[in-house]
Amino acid sequence: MAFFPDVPKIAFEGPKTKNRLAYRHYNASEIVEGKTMQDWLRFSVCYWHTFRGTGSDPFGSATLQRPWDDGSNSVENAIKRVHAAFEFIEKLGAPFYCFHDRDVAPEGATISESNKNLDAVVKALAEEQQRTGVKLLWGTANLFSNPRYMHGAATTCNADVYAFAAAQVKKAIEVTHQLGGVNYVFWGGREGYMNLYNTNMKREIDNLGRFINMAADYAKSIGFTGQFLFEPKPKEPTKHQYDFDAAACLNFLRSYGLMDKVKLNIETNHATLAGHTMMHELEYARIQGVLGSIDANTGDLMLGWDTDQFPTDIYLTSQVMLVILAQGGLQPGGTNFDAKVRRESFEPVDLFHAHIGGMDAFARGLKIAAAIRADGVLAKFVKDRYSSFDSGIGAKIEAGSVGFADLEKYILEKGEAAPNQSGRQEMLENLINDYL
Ligand code: XLS
Ligand code: NI
Ligand code: NI
Repeated sequence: MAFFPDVPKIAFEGPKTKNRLAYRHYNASEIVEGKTMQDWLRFSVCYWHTFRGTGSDPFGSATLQRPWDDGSNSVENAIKRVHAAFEFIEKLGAPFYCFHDRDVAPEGATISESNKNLDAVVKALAEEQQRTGVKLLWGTANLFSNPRYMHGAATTCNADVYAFAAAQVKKAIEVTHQLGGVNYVFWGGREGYMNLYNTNMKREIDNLGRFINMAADYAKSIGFTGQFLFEPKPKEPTKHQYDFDAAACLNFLRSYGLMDKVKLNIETNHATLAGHTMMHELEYARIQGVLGSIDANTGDLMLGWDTDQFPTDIYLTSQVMLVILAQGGLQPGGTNFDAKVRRESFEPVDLFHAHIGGMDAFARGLKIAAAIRADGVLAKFVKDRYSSFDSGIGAKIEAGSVGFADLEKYILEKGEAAPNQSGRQEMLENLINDYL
């Protein structure tokens, strides 16, 4: 059965095409810096926004037309949705998808019933993966929607809820493993607080550390070798989330002995909510050796919440790709569109326009970043800027062979530091524009 009868398989037609249902820049097999675009970008469709989003907001109800979905909570409906999803992903030509346990299968009255529902849908997912060749980039557990998680899951004050969350994550890791998932994500939506008067922060963060270590132990015990990823976000739904940004996550990972077990999944709109640019978060994660994967989206400059819009800004995607190229790729991570169409874009075809735009924006970003790197002007500028550390006193500082007394002696002899050189910010901003 065709769920998108009017949409053919999306093809690469080049920048001059007039066809809006075609790629202008994303050419999966095109080689950039020695790898195909498909391998650099590793695009993934997210199940929650794309197949569970309804268009409702705090002020209005559902708007999105999803003719394959009868709106019920039945397993049958969930399986029909799987077929619509895989037709979409296949026509788009994205190699991966991602899901939360509760996106794909309905929650039952007990955890056993939920697990049974999940098993039934996972069977359909496995069949569709097999049929289409689409793979699972990551699975995760929804530990935030059900009211039991009102105080958090791994940071709850209720030990039974903690146990429930552990059982849910155990099952989610199992099905991710079963489906050949190459990563497993932890986004701690309610792992934070609304108010410090009622919160034992130390106990909550220690318990979170125990939880992630138990998850890693369990994954190892069942032979799951996928990569664990934390997804930083500063707030929403909590006032303060413990995984605030990449730096806060790093401190957590180091404190709880998780550095070799977990990397980061960086999301654009979360970076900006934390007061950082996406490039900052990516670069910080990269230099610390924990850049694992990205959730590609964008916020709205005028709105202060997680609007999860599709990324179309070429500056943004070029900056992202500069960091990803510098790292040599994201594998086994990828580029997951954690993004949703606006509620006014209610037709199924809008899902195609949204993803095509995001994929083309990233493909352009990849080509632009590769051109910047090939010219080498930017890299040379940065290298030269720090050249005082390549020899003389700078080299001694970086080698750790001098102390304060040596540095004082050095500068007493010189009397004054060598003159500074211009940072040339404006010139470099103009330079970047040459490649766009
Ligand atoms: C919410 C998060 C969420 C994670 C997966 O803001 O982005 O969608 O990616 O739990
Ligand atoms: Ni988000
Ligand atoms: Ni996300």
